[in-house]
Amino acid sequence: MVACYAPRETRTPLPTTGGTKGVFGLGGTVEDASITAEIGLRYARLIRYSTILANVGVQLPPNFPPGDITMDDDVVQLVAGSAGMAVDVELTSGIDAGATLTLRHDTLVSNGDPGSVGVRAHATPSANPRSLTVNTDSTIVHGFGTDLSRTASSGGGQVAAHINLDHSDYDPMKTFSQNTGSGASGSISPGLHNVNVAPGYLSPTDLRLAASSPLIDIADPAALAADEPGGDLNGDPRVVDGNGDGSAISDIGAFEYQRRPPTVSAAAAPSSAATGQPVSFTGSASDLDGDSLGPLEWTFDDGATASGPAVSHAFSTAGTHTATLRVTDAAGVTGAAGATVTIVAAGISVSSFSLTNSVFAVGRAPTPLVAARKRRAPRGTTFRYTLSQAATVNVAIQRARPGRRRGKACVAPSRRLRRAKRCTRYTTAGTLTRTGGAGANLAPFSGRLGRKALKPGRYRAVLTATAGGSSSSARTVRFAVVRG
Ligand SMILES: [Ca+2]
Ligand SMILES: [Ca+2]
Repeated sequence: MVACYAPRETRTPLPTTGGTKGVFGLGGTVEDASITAEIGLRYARLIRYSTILANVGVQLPPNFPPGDITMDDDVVQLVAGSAGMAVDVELTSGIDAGATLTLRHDTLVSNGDPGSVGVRAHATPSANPRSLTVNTDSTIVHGFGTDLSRTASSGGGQVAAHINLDHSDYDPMKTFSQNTGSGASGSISPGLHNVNVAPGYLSPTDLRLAASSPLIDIADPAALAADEPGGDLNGDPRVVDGNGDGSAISDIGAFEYQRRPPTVSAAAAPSSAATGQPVSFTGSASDLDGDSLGPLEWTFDDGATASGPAVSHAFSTAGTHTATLRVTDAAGVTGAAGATVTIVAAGISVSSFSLTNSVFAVGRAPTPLVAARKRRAPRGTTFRYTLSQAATVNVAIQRARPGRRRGKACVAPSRRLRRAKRCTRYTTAGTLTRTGGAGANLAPFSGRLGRKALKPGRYRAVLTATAGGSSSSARTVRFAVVRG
C-alpha cells in the first residue's frame, strides 16, 4: 500500500466535451480532466489522471516555451475515423533551447487507422542548438500505424530529437526515425525491458488490465520517482503485487491491476428451521477489478457441497449451522462469505405401533405324548412401527404385576396395603434398541431379551423414538407370553 496519493474523490473533474479545442492554455497543471475534442489538450506542463478522447490527444505546438513537460497516469485515445496522433511534440521556429517530455504510466490507444501515430517528436531546422527529448517509461504505445516517430532536420545548427523508452509496450517494427542535414541527430533508444504484446484490456471501452494481461508487474521495479503519483488513474495504489508472486511491482499503463478478491455475499432463508427441513441459500458475487468469476461454490458445515446462486440444503442435526460461499476470480483469488442458520430438532412422531402376534410363546413346547388338535400359540412376534423420520427406537418390555394403590401410585403388594385397591404395575424386563427409517419399520422379537426368555404373563411394550436430541411421545402395545 502506497500512502502518498490523493484519494480520487477529493479532486474536481474537468469535463470538456465537443468542439475543436479541448483545454488550451499556457503552462499549468491539468488534473482529473475528462476531455473530448478534436485537439484534446495543448500547452500544459503537467498532465495527470486525465482521460482524453481526441484526434490529436496532447499537442505541444511549435511555439510552446521550452522546458519540462510531464504526463502521468493518463489515457489518450484516438477517435475513430481519421489518422490522429496521441502525443505530438514539436520544437520549431523561434525557440532555441531544449524541451523534455516525460511519459510515465500512460495508456495511449490507437483507433486502428494505418496513419495513426502514438508518440511523435519533431525538431525543425535552426541556426542554433536545439534539442527535444521524449522519455517514455511504463507506458503503452501499442497498436498504432506508427507507434513511435521522430524526425530532426538541421538548417546548420545542432538539432536533435530523441525518443528514449523503457518498461513500455510498443512494436519496434512500427517506428519511424529520420535525421536530415549534417547537424541533425537523435534516435529511438529502447532500454532492455520493453515488450511488444497486446495489452490485454478488460474490454475496448474498459482500459483497465485484465487479470491475464502480460503487462502486469513488468514496469520498472525500482521505486517510483519522488514526483511520481503513488496512485493510478482510478486513484488505486500504483505499486501492487498483481500476479501474486509476493513482489509488488507496478504495471505498464495508466491502470494498476489491484488483484482484489471477489466481493461475496450469502444469505439463508428461513434463518431458523427444523432438522430435515430444506433451507434456501442465496449468494452473489462481484469483482472490483472487473475480473470474470468462477461458479458460486457452497460448503456446508456437515460436509455437503452445492454450486450456484440459489441452492437448498437440509441439516440433520440441531444447532447453529454455517454455509460458506466461495467464489474465485480470474486471477485465482478467492472471496468468501458465510450464512448461519439455527436448526432445531424436528418433532418426531410415531404414527402407528402394533405387533403381528399379540399372544405368543417363547420357548419350545414339550413334545406331546398324545397328539391333540390343540391350536398352538405362534412363536415370537414382530413389532411394526411407522416413523416420521429416521430415529433411534427404544422398546421397553414391561411385565404386568399385581399391585396395590398407594395414593396415585401402584406399588408392590404388602401386608400393610392388603386392603388397598388392586392395580396393575409394570416392571421393566429389558429394552430393545433399534434404528428405524422414515416410514414403516419391522423389528422381530422372539420373546427373549438377549438369551433370556420372558416368563409367561402379560406384558406391554413401550416405544419411544429419538432423533436430533428430541423424542417422540411414547406408544404402547400389549401382549401376552404363553407356554409353547
Ligand atoms: Ca503490479
Ligand atoms: Ca479480483
